[in-house]
Amino acid sequence: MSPGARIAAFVAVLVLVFGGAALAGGAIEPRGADPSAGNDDNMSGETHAEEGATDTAHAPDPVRGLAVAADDLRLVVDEPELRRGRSSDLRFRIVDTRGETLRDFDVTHEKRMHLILARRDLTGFQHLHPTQGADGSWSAPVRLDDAGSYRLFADFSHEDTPQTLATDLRVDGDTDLRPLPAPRPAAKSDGGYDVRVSAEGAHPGQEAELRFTITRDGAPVKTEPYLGAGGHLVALREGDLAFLHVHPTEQSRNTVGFGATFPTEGRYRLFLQFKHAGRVQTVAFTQEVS
Ligand SMILES: [Cu+2]
Repeated sequence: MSPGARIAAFVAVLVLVFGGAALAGGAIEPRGADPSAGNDDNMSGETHAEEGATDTAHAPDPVRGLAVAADDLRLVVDEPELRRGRSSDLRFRIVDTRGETLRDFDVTHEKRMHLILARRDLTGFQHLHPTQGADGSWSAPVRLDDAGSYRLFADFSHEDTPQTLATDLRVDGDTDLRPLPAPRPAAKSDGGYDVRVSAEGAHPGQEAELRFTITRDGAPVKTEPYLGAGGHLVALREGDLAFLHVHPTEQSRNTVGFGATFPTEGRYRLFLQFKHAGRVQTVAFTQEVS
């Protein structure tokens, strides 16, 4: 390397180091400067309704589920490769920095662990409640009928801190990936209920009000309590499957409402689940945010 090239390379390294430090400083500084800001990540979904109403400047992080580890906790799946079309015991655990399996979880939405599965093309949604073994690990019988790469979300709360950690599962075989369906205001649940969605304020960074109106054969359907609310909603972003913070807001007649903050423009898939006549229904919508 010539002396000139050497100096250029050295300068480039300096730029990288200091540029990176400046970026990191910029990202970290606001938190250090405002002690209350650091608590935002710790704000549980349950307290959001009360605290968020009086302190809208410090809303909880609307995006979760992009990391396999956060806040000294890590999601570990025993066997991330599944056989297609076979029911098998999916076992996973949450471990701390010493590798110890966590045993204590808070109850949120009536359960201590919520397991969400979705293929990368946002098909194959499943919402399961695994059982905990004496060693703290979680397991659930899982069957995936289509090959591909799946996202596994472990949604839980530990020491009053809500967490959504995620990792990938694989099902080997020919994969028939499907494009995301175009946005439509109406869809049918897997059990034949008609659901209409209305989204008010679905703009980046704002809290949108999502309302779902449910009918069956034209007659209004009032949902039964499911996981402590009139319904349960999971919202995932197309592209990276970011898992949005969503909370129930209202239930009136045959309508259930949720507050959700879409962090960016783009398309999202909404998975609504509700209970009626003792059965859980699932229905999905594409939501465009611009
Ligand atoms: Cu759940």
